[in-house]
Amino acid sequence: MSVSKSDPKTDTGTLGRVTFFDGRGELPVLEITTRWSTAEIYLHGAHVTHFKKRDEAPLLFLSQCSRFEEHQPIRGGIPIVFPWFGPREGLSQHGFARVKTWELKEFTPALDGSVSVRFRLPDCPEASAFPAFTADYTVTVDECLTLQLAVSNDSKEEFTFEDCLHTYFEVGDITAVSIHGLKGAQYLDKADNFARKTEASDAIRIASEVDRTYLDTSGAVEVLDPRLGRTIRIEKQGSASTVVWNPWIDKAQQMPDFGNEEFEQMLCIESGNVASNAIKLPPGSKATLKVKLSTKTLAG
Ligand code: TA6
Repeated sequence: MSVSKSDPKTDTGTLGRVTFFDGRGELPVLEITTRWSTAEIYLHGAHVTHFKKRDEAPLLFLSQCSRFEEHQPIRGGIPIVFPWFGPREGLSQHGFARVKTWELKEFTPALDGSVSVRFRLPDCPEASAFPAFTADYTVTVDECLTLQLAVSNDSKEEFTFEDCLHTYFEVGDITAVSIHGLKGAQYLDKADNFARKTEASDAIRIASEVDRTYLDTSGAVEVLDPRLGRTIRIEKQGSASTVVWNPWIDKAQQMPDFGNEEFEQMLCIESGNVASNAIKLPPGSKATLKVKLSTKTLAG
């Protein structure tokens, strides 16, 4: 495997480029440059912290207050939530995948100009509580950002798990965005003691804390952002759940790794399989969660 050390900004060829260096907190990071976009992925959590198309605002929100430390999740970007979502008694929230240093298995600058990078979750003591499994994460960077989390059950028993790509999007003004594609879906409202509700709106607006798990939702979701002049489109396969989260004022103040006002510029639309959509994977089977993120400029 060869890794370029040259300056990607001087690259004028059509092949994408991967540069490897020590990032924040001296954690190793990959910088990917293609003719359409740039991206950054930390080995810590196989965490995509940045994706930006040329001449466009960054797609992903990253907190100014994020920690970049081993054993601590990064606040923003795309944390990988696996093998459980939310709290679990005596264990840390959202599983251990987001705080492990993933192994870089391969990277492929393809002839079409895209770059794909594959990571594998290393064996770790926490994994021994589960049937033997392999978790691979492939990130493809081109005009879009495509993420694939593939989990194989290598054991002789069923493997039940939750997964979620807890994606933080950057928005111009949270009160101005609308979320489309969830009308009619049932959701668990965590901000209202997990009450089960039905989504009535095809243009969901955020004006207070929102923390909802939409069940049985496999269709695309779009975020219209008039301030940044773009629509974000989230397409997915192998995902039955969609989580929508904004902490709003009080929760923002309670999070040590999140700025008090940062809730105004972020919105999580998370794709995965959680709660009653948890995956029950038979022995020898593989489940792949695939999410494609793209943007288009709003007319006018
Ligand atoms: O996905 C929404 C959520 O589960 C919220 O309840 C919220 O607390 C958030 O994730 C962030 O969790 P974290 O463990 O990263 O602070």
